[in-house]
Amino acid sequence: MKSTLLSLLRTKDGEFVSGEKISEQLGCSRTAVWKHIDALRKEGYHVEAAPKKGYRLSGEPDTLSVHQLESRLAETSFIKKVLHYPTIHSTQDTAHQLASEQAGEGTLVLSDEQTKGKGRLGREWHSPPGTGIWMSLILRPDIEVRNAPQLTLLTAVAVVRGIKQSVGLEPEIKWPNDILFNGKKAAGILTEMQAEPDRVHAIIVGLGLNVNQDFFPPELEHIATSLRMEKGKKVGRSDVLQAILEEWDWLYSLFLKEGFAAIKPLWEAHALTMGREISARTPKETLKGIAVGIDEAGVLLLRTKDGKLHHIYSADIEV
Ligand code: BTX
Repeated sequence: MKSTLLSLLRTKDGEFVSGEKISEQLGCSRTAVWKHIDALRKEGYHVEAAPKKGYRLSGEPDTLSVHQLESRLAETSFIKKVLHYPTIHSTQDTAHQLASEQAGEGTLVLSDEQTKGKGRLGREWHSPPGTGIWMSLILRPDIEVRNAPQLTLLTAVAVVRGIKQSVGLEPEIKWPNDILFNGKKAAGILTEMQAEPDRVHAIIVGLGLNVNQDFFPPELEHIATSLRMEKGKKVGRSDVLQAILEEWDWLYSLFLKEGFAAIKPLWEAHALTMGREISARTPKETLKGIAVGIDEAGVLLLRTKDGKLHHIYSADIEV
C-alpha cells in the first residue's frame, strides 16, 4: 500500500493529488489514505496537505526501505522481491542462505549497515550505517560456471552508468571489481556462486557503494572515497540505487540474450586499466606488464616484457 501511494505521489512530480483519487487508486477510504500519509510523514517524507487540492510530496528522506525502493521500480523490473534489514552481518551471507532455501532470481537483499561486510578473499568491507548502498542480488542465469565472473564486469558497467545518470559523475572501472575516482575506491563488487562443476545453481552479486560518507577510518582514508566527497554535497541513496538497478535491468537481459560480447564494449568504454602498465597479483605469482584488454570472455590479457600474453582470471591489480 505504502509503495503504491509513494509511486502515485511521485509520478505527479511535486503536483497535488486529490485524496479522492488516492483512495480510488488504493481502493481504501479517505481516512485510511490519511493514515498512510501520516505513516509516511513519520518516516521522514514531506507530504504537504492542502484543502481541496489534496496531497503533494515535497521531500524524501535518505532511507532505503522496501516500499521506498519498490515504489521506484518498473513493473517489468527483474527485481522481484526486496528484503531490507536495518543492520545485518553481511547481505552476501543472508543472500546465500536465502538462495540455498530456493529464493528466486531477482531477490534483492539490502541493509543500512553491515557488521561483517566482506570483500574478496575474506577481506573486510567497511559498511557504516545510513551512508552507503550495501546489497546482494540473487541470480539464476542459465550460463556456464566459467562465465560467472562476467557478471562482475556487467555490474561494474551498471554502477558506472547509474552513477552518471543519477549524480552526473563518471567513475572508472579497475578490472575486475573496483569502481574508482582518481584511484580511490568508491565501490567494490563481490560475485559468488552456488554451483556444481557443470551447473550454476545461483549467483550472488554483492555491491558495496560508498554514497554519503564524509570521512573514513584511518586505514581507508587514503584509498577510499564516496559520491558525496566527489560531488561536494549529499546524494540521495535511493536515486543512485534506482538508477543502478535500471541500468542493471537492460544490461542483464542483453547479457542473457547475446552473451558477454554485447557487454564488452560498454565495459571497455569505462575501463581504467587498458593500455596501462599494471602489476597483477594472482594467487600464484605477481606479473608486471601492459594490460592489453579483456578477451571475449572478460578475462584480462596482460603482455609481459618478454612479449608473452598472459590470461588473468583473478587478481588484485595495481596501476
Ligand atoms: P575487495 O576484496 O576487492 O576489496 C576489499 C578491500 O577494500 C579491503 O581490504 C579494504 O582495503 C578496502 N575497503 C574496505 N571497505 C571499503 C570501503 N567501504 N570503501 C573503499 N574501500 C574499502 C571488494 O572486495 C568487494 C566488496 C563487496 C562488498 C559488498 S557490500 C554488500 C555485500 N555484502 C558483503 O558482505 N559484501 C558485499
